[in-house]
Amino acid sequence: MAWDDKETKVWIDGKFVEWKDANISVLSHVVHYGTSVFEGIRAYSNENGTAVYRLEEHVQRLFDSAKIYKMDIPYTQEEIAEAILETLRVNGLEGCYIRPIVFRGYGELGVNPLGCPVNVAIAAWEWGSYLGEEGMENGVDIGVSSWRKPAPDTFPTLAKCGANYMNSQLAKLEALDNGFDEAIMLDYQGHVSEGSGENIFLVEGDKLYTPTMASSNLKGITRDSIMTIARDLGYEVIEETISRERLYIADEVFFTGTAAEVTPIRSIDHRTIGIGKRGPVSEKIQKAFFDIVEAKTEDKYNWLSYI
Ligand code: PPE
Repeated sequence: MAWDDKETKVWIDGKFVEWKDANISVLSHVVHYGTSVFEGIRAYSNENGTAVYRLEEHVQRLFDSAKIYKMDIPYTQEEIAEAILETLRVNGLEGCYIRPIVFRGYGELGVNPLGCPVNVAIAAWEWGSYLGEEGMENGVDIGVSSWRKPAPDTFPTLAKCGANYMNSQLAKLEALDNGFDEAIMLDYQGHVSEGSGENIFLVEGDKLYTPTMASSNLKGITRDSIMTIARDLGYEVIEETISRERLYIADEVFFTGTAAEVTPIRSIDHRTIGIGKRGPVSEKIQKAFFDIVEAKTEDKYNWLSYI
């Protein structure tokens, strides 16, 4: 994201400002203590126009995250949803990634956040495949991180909070240092949790498995979409506690996320998974997902909000 080649406008507290002017004070609460909650949303362009994917669910999760941290968003959910659509219209954006963020701004410093206002910003930009275009077809190489997800009584993972991503960054940095594309993290008990920015699914025969929400993971909206799509395709989908070694012997493993969409995994900790590239079930599910967002099939779950 180069700083000076952006011609798009950013929505801040109800007004559009130029990208280069979308700034805050270095003394804002968020800069010192990570006081933010945010969303990652994608919009897709297809023959019917440009549509935001699962807008209502993302806005709901933003408000849920803010509620956990007692940040009162000074807008309604409808106003934020409309501001997101307006950001795409104003900027003439088609397929893109949208980042609404709620943060504690400039006021009184100190851990107590209550003396700082709750600000809201919405930015959007083009963002291709999260783990590389090639990975979408051939799969990516991942490693289990030595950094674990926080225990449930430390950082609440149902809140998509900026500070949680310091933990994700440790895992991501370690993975890159070890030559992997991405990390998988275990929860505080050593069970499989999720990637640094994705949920995870295993394919065993004609069944799909994904960790329950008790494994310190984010309640992914793509995770929900994929469970729905897979069940519709006739697969049984089971949420359960998953041990690390099941990753190695699964037939297929894939990541899901807004940025990652459906990304197949071809190796974990230097062990080849299944056939060593995108497996047939991953491919079928990936195709069903893209068929919906590309309007090649009916949007039967009403997941698309056209701008
Ligand atoms: N787990 C984590 C930790 C996570 O950050 C994401 C999204 C998911 C699971 C998948 O959730 P969902 O997008 O609702 O299906 N990660 C966002 C941020 C990635 C980033 O690098 O920033 C995203 O995909 O937008």
